[in-house]
Amino acid sequence: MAELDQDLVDALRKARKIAVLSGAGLSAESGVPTFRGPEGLWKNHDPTELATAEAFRRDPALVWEFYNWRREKVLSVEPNGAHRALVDIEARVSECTHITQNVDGLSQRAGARRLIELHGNLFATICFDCRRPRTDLPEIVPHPSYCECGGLMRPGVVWFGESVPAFETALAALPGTDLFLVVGTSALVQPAASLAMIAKQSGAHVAEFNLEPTPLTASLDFAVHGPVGTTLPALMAAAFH
Ligand code: BV8
Repeated sequence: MAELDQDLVDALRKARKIAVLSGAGLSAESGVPTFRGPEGLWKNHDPTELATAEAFRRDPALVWEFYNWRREKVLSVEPNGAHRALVDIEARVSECTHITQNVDGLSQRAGARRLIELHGNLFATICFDCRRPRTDLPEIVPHPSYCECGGLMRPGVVWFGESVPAFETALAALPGTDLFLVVGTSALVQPAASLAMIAKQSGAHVAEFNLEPTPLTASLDFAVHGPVGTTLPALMAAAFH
C-alpha cells in the first residue's frame, strides 16, 4: 500500500467540512460484486445492460431475477472496515456528507447518518408508472407484481438513462468543503463522477482511494492506491489515533 501522504493526513485532521463520493469499490471487500470488475458480470449479462428501463420493459422477470440475486447477496454480507472508517469520519468532523452511488445500504448498516443515495436503494420497490413505494412486498420479490394503479413494480434504483433526482442535494453539500474523498469508484458514471471536479473547483482538496488510477486521478491532489478496507482505516489511524 502506498505510504499515506502527510499532507493528506493533516488535511483530514484539520478539515471542518468533508464530502465523500463512493462507488462499488467501497463494498467490494464485503463481498458485493462491483459493476465493472472481473466478477461484475452476472450470468453472462452486463449489469449496465440490465440496469435500464428498456431491459425491464422487455423482460421484467429477468431484471427482477438480477435484483433479487443482488438483494440476496447483500443480505448475506456485512459492512467492512472502509464503511466503518467513513462513519468514523462523520462522527469526528463537524460536517461530513457521504454521497454514495451504491444501492446496497451497507453504509446505513455501518451507521452512516448523513448519506445521500444518488442511485436509490436496492431494497426499495416502487411502481414504474406512479412511483408509489410498496413496503408490503417481501425483500425477495418472487414474481413481477403490480401496483393498484396497474403499473408494474420495479426496484427503487436509478437506471441508466434515468434522471438522478438526488444530484441537486449532492451539489448543495459541496460549497465550503475542505476535503473531498473519492472512494472506490471507476468515475465513469455521470453525473456522479462530476462531483469531484466540482468540489475541486469550489476549493476542496480532493483525494482518491482506489485499487487503480481512474480518469480523475491526474486532476486530483492525492491518490492512495490499495484496498479501501486497508487504506481508509490507515488514514483514520494516522489522523485521529
Ligand atoms: C443520466 C443504480 C440523464 C442501478 C447505477 C451514453 C448512453 C446513455 C447514457 C449515457 C451515455 N454516456 C453517458 C451517459 C449517462 C450515463 C452514464 O454515465 N453512463 C456511463 C456508463 C457512460 N448516466 C446515466 O444514465 C445517469 N442518468 O445521465 O440521466 C437524464 C437527465 C434528465 C432526464 C433524463 C435523463 C444515471 C446513472 C445511474 C445508473 N445507475 N446504479 C443499480 O445499481 O442496479 S450506476 C452503477 O454504476 C452503480 O451505482 C455503481 O456504483 C455505479 C458506478 O460504478 P462504480 O461504483 O464506479 O463501480 P465500478 O465497478 O465501475 O468501479 C469500482 C471501482 O472500485 C473500480 O475503480 C475498482 O478499481 C475499485 N475497487 C474495486 N475493489 C476495490 C476498489 N477500490 C478500492 N478498494 C477495493 N477493495
